[in-house]
Amino acid sequence: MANVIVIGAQWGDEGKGKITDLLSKSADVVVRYQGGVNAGHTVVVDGQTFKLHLIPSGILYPDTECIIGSGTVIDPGVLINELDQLEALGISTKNLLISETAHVTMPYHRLIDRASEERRGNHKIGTTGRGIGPTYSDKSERIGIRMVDLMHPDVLKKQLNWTIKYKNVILEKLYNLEPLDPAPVIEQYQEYAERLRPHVVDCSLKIYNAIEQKRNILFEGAQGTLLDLDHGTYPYVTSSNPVAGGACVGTGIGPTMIDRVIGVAKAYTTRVGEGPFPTELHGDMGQLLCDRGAEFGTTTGRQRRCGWFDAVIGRYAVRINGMDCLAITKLDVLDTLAEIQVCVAYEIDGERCENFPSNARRFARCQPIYKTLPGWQKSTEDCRTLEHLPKEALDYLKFLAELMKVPIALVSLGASRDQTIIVE
Ligand code: 2SA
Ligand code: MG
Repeated sequence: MANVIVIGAQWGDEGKGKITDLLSKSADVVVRYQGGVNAGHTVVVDGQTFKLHLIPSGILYPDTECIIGSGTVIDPGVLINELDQLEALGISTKNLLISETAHVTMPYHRLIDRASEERRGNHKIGTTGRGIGPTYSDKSERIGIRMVDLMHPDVLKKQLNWTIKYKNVILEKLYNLEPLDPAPVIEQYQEYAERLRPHVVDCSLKIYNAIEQKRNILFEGAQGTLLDLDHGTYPYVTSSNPVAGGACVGTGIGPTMIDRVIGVAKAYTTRVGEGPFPTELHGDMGQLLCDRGAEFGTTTGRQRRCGWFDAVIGRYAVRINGMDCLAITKLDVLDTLAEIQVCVAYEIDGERCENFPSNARRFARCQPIYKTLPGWQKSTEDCRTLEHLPKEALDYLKFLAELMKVPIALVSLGASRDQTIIVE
């Protein structure tokens, strides 16, 4: 297993949760390196379903160390709620470590996220409203509050008094909102600090030591390649770097320490939030994919937009992430279809284009060029080897691998752990 990064090859929700859960079994350490409580995956323990946003699902294995790295942003109230849920189920959280240098989401971040979306009107991003963008903005502006600041009550008090005064100008003058009273915020975050204190450490050093000891590290990306702040469909992106390169920056380890990058893609495409989506299906077919794939956001419950597989963004994700192999999820969602389309290239202003255009305006004008493949119209849910798959399903997978020039290492055919084909 060695040191592996798992990333989303599309716009998030590719089923990374299931893949990381499978890989966590052989991992000693599972690390989150970006994003915050905008991410979400559902975990089922003893028939009880609950949602995790920040804590890696590796926490369900008693000996696995789980790390929330410096590139993440932490909403302590939500994190504590997750800790409480896990502990109520008898799951120990003593193996959770939180980076001292991760930034903290504050009440004003959530207020500004929502107010700024409203102000954008038709140009809104479609954020999750969890304060993610404003927390990262403060980090860039160098006025952010980090976990280490939270650990020092006097520092926190001084910083929050100053920052809330500044943010109140924005809240009142720009957004016509009530100003915040610093005192209750300071008190609440000091309480949060005491609860989280035992978990807060220098995570870069922890990871480095674990690598030296030849322990297996799994870096778990949240969201996906096309939502990357630098390499995604800007401005309709999140404010962090979900791509594989983000794992080094977001944890404080060097690129030579990474052994493998696994990409996860759905057998079709989804996107939640605004922004261009060339293969989006608006009619009955889109609805069918949404219904069969249960395509609703884990965090906000929003219905996801659905469309055909896009091999242009697939090839882009292979390149941007240096992907070694691919996991294809939700192939079973296509089981009932007579025909399946795959976008093999784009047409932009009358010209054929094989590569993802980094120019957002050009991307918005892309028209998909499709190749139509026959469906299999049989259930694949119980297939456990490639040989068990209907011929058309196998051909479909081979076609995707050929288009993206990357081997498929795993195929997922349902939510449960055993509904998986591991390709030898
Ligand atoms: P934000 O809140 O600033 O990160 O939003 C910016 C864009 O990033 C998208 N985004 C996501 N897209 C897919 N899945 C995400 N996680 C949740 C899930 C989303 C949910 O697991 O389903 O429940 O709605 C996620 N997080 C951020 C977002 O839609 C914006 O397009
Ligand atoms: Mg998700």
